[in-house]
Amino acid sequence: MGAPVAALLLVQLLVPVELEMLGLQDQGRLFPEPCGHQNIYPRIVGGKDSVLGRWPWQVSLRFHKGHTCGGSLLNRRWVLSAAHCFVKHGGPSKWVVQLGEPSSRPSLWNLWAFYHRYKVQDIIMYPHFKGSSFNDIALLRLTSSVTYNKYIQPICVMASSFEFQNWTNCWVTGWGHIRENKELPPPYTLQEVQVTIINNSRCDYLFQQPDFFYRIGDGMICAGSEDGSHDTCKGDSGGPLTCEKNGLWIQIGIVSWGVGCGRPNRPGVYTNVSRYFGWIQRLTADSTPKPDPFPLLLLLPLLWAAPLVQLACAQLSP
Ligand code: 4AZ
Repeated sequence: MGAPVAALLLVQLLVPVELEMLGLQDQGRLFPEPCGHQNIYPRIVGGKDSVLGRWPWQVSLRFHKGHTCGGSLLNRRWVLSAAHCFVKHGGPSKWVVQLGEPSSRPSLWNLWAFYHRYKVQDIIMYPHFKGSSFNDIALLRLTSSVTYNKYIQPICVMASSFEFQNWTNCWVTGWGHIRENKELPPPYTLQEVQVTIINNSRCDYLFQQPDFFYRIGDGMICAGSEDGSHDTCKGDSGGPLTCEKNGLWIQIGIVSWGVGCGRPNRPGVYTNVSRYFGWIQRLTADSTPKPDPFPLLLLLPLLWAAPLVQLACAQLSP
């Protein structure tokens, strides 16, 4: 093989690798990527250990190396969570996203867990989030593209969740407390609990029993059980409330707030994801990361040199 051909082959080989590394080929769009597929069929309060792969979109958001909030994977670049998780906790460089791992505190020898951690490039809180429980939604843009496998898959979101009112095949997942003031014990396995969606007027009514003055806003959705036996708790915030529809899993809520955990007449309150569908779609469509110019700059001399090498070799050949 002649030197010019070899030089050109080298360039052809290296450029796609570099572009792939920079994520320029993978737009990682929310739609029409496949989402919501549960590949594995089988405390949160009243929950049980989940099986690895049952909730492949579940994310552990880690601040200073420890689990702080839940989240969900929307596509290769974007994670959905609750805005209140980021109020006191610095910039994106302080956060790491852990995927496809059942434990919130994997051992130091668990290379799988460390291999499936991703850095955060941007934290985008909903513009009208005022630090209270309204508009409690945030998007995290990752610095690199997530590799999907059996245990790492994105969840679907929909423009309307009206049909899910009073739906019972809905689940919440997280590594939060298993009762008020009771942490999840070792080995810190992801918990799952089945909940019923409680419509807003019923939820409003429940919260007033016997007296509580807080309106459940349009951007919120309630879920749990009226007796308090199925609920989320501290540390579950940001995690997904998902419902199954015709074999596909749809995220309809984000764990947001509550009055204690597992109390009667105080169901968990979630951000109503469908209310923010347009915002999510707009942001996640722009999923190209800011490319790091350094590797591309290294390639430029190579690109520039290839024709010169070709020319020199043509002149040298008899
Ligand atoms: C929390 O502090 C929290 N019972 C999350 C959910 C609920 C209560 C508190 C709902 O993150």
